[in-house]
Amino acid sequence: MVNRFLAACRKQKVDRPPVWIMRQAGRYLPEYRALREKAGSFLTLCTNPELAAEATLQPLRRFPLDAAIIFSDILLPLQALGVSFQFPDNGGPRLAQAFAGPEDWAELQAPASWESMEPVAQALRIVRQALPPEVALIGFCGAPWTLACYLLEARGSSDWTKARIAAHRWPSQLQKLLSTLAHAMGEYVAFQVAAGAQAVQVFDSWAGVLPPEQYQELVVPALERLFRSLEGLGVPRILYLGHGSHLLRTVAALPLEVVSVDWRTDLRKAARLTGKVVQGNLDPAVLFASETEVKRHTKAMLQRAPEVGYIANLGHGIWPDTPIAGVEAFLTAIQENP
Ligand code: 1CP
Repeated sequence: MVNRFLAACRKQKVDRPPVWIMRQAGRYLPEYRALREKAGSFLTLCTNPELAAEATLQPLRRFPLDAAIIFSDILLPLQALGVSFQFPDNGGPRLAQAFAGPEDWAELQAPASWESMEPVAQALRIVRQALPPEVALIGFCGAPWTLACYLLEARGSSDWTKARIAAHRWPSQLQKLLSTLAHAMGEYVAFQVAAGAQAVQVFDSWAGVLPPEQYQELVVPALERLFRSLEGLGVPRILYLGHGSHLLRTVAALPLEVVSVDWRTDLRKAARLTGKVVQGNLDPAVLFASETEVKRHTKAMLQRAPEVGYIANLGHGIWPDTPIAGVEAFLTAIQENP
C-alpha cells in the first residue's frame, strides 16, 4: 500500500490528498483526557515512552489519518540545554526564568549527547512498530525563533513584545541564540529520525509577528542552518509558518520540501510563491460548525489546493473542546474527494 503522506511530500500523484491534524492527540479526545489523568502530569505523559506512544496512537485508532506525530512538546528538548520549565494544568508552558538579556544565553550550547531524550526515541520506536507501513510517522521540533519567543517571554503571548524588543536591542546576540538553537534542534530531529521518524516538521508558530525583512535577516539564516543539516537524512522537511502569509517569498529559497500554512493563507498562492508542497489549512474554528458546513468548507479548501503536492490539515492546532463530529465530517469530506 502506498504511503500517501510520503508520496505527496515528494510531489507524487496520489488517489486523494493525505490528511493529518495538527495537535491530533489532545484534550478534545476523551481517551486522551483519561490517559492524561492517569499520567498525573503532562511532562510524565511526554517522558514515559509507553504513555507517549499511546497518546500518539489514540487518534489513529479513531480516525483514518495518513500520519502520526510523536506526542511531545517543542519545549521538551530545551531541558537538554539546561532550561527548566513547567506545564501547569490547563495552561501553556511556564519557564522558571525568562532570558532577560544576552548574558543569560551567552553560555547556551547544544548538549554533547541527546541521551536525556531517550524516552522520545523509545516512544518513536514503539509507535513505528505499531503503525502499518501506509501511515507515516512525523518527528518535530520548535523553530529557533519560536523557541526564542518562549525563552524571552517565559510563557505564551499573543504579540511577543519582549522577543520583538530583544530582536531590535541585541540583533547580533539574538542571531547567535537562534543559530545555537538551530544547531541543537537539527541534532535533535536527526536523533528522532534515527529512532524511526520518517518526516520532520519544524514549528515556527510565531513567525508572523516579524516583518519580511527582519524574518529574512534574523531568522532565515538559522532556518537555513537547521534544514541544511537534515539534508543527508532523506526525510521530507516541513516548515509550519504560523501567521506567515507575508513570509512566503522569504522561505522560498530554504532547503525544505513542504510549507505548512495557516487558515489565512491562500493555498495556491503559497504553492506558487514557494514552489514547495503545501500543507493546511482549514481554520480550526470550522470544526465547530454543523457537519454539512464542515464538509462544505473542507471541499472548498480542496478546490483551492494544488492538485499535486498537497497535504490536507488544519491551519493551526485543533482546539481542546472541538466536537468529534466536526473532526469526522472534515475527514469524510477528504476521503470523498475527488
Ligand atoms: O498530536 C499532538 O498533540 C502532538 C504533540 C504536540 C505538538 C506537536 C504538543 C502537545 N505540542 C506540540 C507543539 C507545540 N507546543 C507548538 C507548535 C504548534 C502550535 O503552534 O500549536 C507550540 C507553540 C507549543 C507550546 C505549547 N505547549 C502550548 C501553546 C500555548 C502557549 O501558551 O503558547 C501549549 C498549550 C503546550 C502544552 C501542550 N503541548 C501538547 C499538549 C497536548 C499540550 C497541552 C497539555 C495538556 O492538555 O495535557
